[in-house]
Amino acid sequence: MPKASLAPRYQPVDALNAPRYTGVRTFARCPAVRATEGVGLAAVGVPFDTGTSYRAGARFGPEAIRSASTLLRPWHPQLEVDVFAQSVVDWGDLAIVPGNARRTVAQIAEGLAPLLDAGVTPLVMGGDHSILLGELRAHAAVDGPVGLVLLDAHADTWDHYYGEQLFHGTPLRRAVEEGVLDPTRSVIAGLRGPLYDAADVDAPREMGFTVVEGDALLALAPQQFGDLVQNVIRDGRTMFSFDVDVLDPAFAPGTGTPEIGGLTPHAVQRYLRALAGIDFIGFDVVEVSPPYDTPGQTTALVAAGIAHELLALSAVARGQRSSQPTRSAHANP
Ligand SMILES: [Mn+2]
Repeated sequence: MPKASLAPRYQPVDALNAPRYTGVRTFARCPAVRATEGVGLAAVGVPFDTGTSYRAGARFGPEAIRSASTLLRPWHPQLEVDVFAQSVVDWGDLAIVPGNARRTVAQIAEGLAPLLDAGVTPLVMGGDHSILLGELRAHAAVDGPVGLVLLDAHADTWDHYYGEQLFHGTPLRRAVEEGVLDPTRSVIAGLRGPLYDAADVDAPREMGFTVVEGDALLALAPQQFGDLVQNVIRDGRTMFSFDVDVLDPAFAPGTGTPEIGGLTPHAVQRYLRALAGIDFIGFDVVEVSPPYDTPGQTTALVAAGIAHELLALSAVARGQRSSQPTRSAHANP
């Protein structure tokens, strides 16, 4: 494994020198920075939760993920990569307007633009899932509609709630309508739970998405999932979105719309590691609702661990980009 010749400009505080519970809370104890020079990846909070149809509380998600992420260590043993070697900062929170999803998604698109213009990979901490529309707008503004890999208990392709178009169950439909998301280059995996109607199962497929329901996902070996994703997204620009409700509520009870019968964190980790080699343009972890979490902050802990896996995917892709600039191909370790 080639060693980076230059030390990253921004790194976390060394936990062997200063205990993890000391200092001002930032994502993974990385520096709080609002400049893009020398930054590879920025963790960005979006504390918006009034797109929820049931439990609110995800406005406190970024804060909870930051606190739980103080445990993260640099080395990812399975992918053999230092997740912070890409120079990671905490950008802080984007401006939002509680109660106004329409203005908020516009603010998210605007707020992410300077990062994307500078080639910084955003890792967004939600926030409810309506914020994804703002992220997809920002990515599409760079170079047209993007693909998406989504792990979620719900397809989020419903049309409206209470006559409102922007809710946490609708961002994928809105994104397709707006032309910022290409469903034919997108995978939605992990769906389960009761639905409003039999047609709910078919709707995302009719829109062009590749859908892997929860049972079908669990029947796939990680490598099979990785191959499936690679075949759908091909070589185009693709974002990754993680809704913690894809996990079983035993592991992630603090979320907006829990569904029983979900994945274990370990199963998710293995599926994510099978995506190593894909150069995602951005990531998010959404729907962490701390008011419903356990006293041990289980959901926030799992969300921080998933964020570590996403950092690792980004680090692997960046390493390949610098050492093999012409190749973006799938290369599972
Ligand atoms: Mn969702």
